[in-house]
Amino acid sequence: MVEKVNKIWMDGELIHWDEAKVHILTHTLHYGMGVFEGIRCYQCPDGRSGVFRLPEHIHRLFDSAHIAEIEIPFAPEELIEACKDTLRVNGLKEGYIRPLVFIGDGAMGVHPQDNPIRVAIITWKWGAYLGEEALQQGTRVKTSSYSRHHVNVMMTKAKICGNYVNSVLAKREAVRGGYDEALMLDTDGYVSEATGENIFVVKNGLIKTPPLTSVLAGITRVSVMTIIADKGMKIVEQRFTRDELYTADEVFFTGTAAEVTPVREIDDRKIGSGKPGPVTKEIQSTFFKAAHGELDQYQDWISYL
Ligand code: PPE
Repeated sequence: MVEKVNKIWMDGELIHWDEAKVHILTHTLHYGMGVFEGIRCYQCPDGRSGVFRLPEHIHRLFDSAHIAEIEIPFAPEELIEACKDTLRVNGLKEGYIRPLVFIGDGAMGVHPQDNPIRVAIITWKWGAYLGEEALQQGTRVKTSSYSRHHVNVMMTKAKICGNYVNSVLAKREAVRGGYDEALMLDTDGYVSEATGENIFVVKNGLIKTPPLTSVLAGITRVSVMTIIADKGMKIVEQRFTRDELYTADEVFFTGTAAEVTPVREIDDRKIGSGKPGPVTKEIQSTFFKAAHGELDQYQDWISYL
């Protein structure tokens, strides 16, 4: 359960957590047409709090809204400040930030024209997405019976609320089967991503991640690709099949919530040694240092409060 904090930013104002309510005719609640973001703020060793790639997340929110033809009634700079204000007012040194843009109440039906576009920013404490043990030991994954969206069925580059019905179905199925996470294939059968994470595979020193077809353009994904390239390791964006994962040396997930999580098993097959491998560990460690503002090289990724 989400631990309640004091305030939520809604439509330009900081209001009390308990007052952040909407009408039952809120359009997005019925049809899923809304866009959102997920951002993390970390407390740095010097005591300051830094938000990881905040402008990039807010710009992706505006890109999602543009794809969905939703006009956000605020400027990106206003939402960037609002994210910081919401953390500050709640005294959160570390936490997760969830900006949500939704269509308010008014008309019903799939062609709402004059309904208000509303924006909320919620902050809360969120620990390891797949559990602390998964970060250390790796997670267990099952290929889903659900495919990732076909690129002409849903706009997969947009973080649209309704897109996540697919994730909820897949995750539920995986957890019910005793696994931690679902691996999703695209409609051609190639590896796409997990329900809320991008995927990377390591074999003989070469690192691969699926290209940006049906997958979300993850901000952690691009950050990790930069880290890999800066270390002089080889990274390519290439389609691959699930059996390539089975025989990989290492597999890991990336995401704001999931950070860098090693995968130790897929479809009941051990990956590599069955423990997080050296490449994953090195990337994970560098990612965490960068996110905590500990590396000069990646200072421009951090927006301090
Ligand atoms: N793919 C999907 C489908 C996805 O939802 C996320 C983020 C990613 C990839 C990674 O993107 P990025 O966070 O920019 O590196 N998933 C968000 C929502 C998780 C949730 O359960 O809610 C997140 O990690 O914040």
